[in-house]
Amino acid sequence: MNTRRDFMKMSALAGGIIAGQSVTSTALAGLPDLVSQNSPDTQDPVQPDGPTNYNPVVTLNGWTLPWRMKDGVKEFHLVAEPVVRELGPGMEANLWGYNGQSPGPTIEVVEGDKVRIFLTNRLPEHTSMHWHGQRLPNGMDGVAGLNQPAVSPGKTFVYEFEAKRPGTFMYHPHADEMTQMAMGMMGFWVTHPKTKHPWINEVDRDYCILLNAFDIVPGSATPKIMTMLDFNLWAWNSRIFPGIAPLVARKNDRVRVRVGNLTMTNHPIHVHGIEFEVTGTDGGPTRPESRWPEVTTDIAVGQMRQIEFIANEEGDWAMHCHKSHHSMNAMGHNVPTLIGVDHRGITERIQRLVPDYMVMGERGMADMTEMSMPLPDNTLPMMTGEGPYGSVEMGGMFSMLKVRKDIPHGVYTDPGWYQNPVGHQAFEYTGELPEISKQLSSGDGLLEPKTSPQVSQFMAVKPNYRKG
Ligand SMILES: [Cu+2]
Repeated sequence: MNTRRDFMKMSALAGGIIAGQSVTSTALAGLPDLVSQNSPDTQDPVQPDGPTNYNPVVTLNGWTLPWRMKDGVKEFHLVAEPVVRELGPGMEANLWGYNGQSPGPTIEVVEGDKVRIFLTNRLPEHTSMHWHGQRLPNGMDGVAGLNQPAVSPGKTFVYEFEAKRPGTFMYHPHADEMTQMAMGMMGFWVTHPKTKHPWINEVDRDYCILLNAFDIVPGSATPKIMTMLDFNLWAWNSRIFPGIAPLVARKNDRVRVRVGNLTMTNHPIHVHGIEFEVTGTDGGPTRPESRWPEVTTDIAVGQMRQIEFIANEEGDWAMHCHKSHHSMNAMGHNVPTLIGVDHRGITERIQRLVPDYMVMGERGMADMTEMSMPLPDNTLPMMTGEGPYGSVEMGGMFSMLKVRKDIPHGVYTDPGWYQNPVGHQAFEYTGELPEISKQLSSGDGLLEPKTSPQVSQFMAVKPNYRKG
């Protein structure tokens, strides 16, 4: 059997993939070819090519790593290396990743598969690979120093194990983990059941989203690696809205979304328009009698969750992290609240000294989307994304579930904006208005408080203060 031909067949199926250095790597004692991907667009799924049929997963703004079969073992080649990732239109980041991208490609196998992964290190420091959630021999678990020596720059290590249980998994380094994960080193792993599993549904669409976060100062391109909590870019698969592809479904499709969290905080993932059930966790499929309907599920650090629903309502439904700061792009947190502060007069005087000076926030922050505030190069506005009716005023961990009745099976391209049927959309009331609404709609009196503030007096006293 010509393994190289099989391998190239899989490469072609993955679409848009560039094979690099194929001659040299093939010469290296049976190392699989390096397959790289430099596009941030969602790539077509890789169809199964073995005895077990399954509906392959789609990684939003990502891709699935082709493999080659060698003596009954599925072989993959991951290369840890610096990459440039477009986080969204107009913003690129200097990250570390695998095979040209952060996150790395999704690895997709079948329960019982014998798997061999070659990990080549092209980073300036050592690394290792941990197969988060897998049942495997202890020496394959990838904790540098504990289970194996770290993989030095230029070296290749081999991991071999059987994909023992079906489910959703992740991979990430377990060597200088803080740096390497802050730089974007992570990926998804899906193991499909070998035979019909009583707790695992067959689905029409199966999406993968890896939650990750970066702290990149506006105008720069390399993440700050020492940040613990105050990240400014909240991403799905290293993409931020409006750069995140929509999840597309045909009406009445059963949809599964697999979400893994490799950030340093929890994310309540919320889907509009439908109810879902959590059908799987880190430990595998949940028992059907343990499931209940939800519209938001919280995903803690290091966890994976599979949610499932029937996409039985047409439309463009928002899907996002419900921490409102996580559905925004780079923002400073040391900004005072200016709601109700009247700047008229002061602004003009300051502009005589600083011509570009602007005031925002006195009517809330939505002005951000309308003012053409000059931004540093290589960043995205805090609130952005044009919808069919104006700015969506979102960023970060935000996308859409787009349900249409006429999308063919296996098609994942964005169908465009939903056309609401007549009579099924909120509309402006044009009848008689009460006095207060007239004032607001003409813009007068917007900043005056409608009630007088209560004035209180306090005396501040220092600790241990004694009179006299
Ligand atoms: Cu979040």
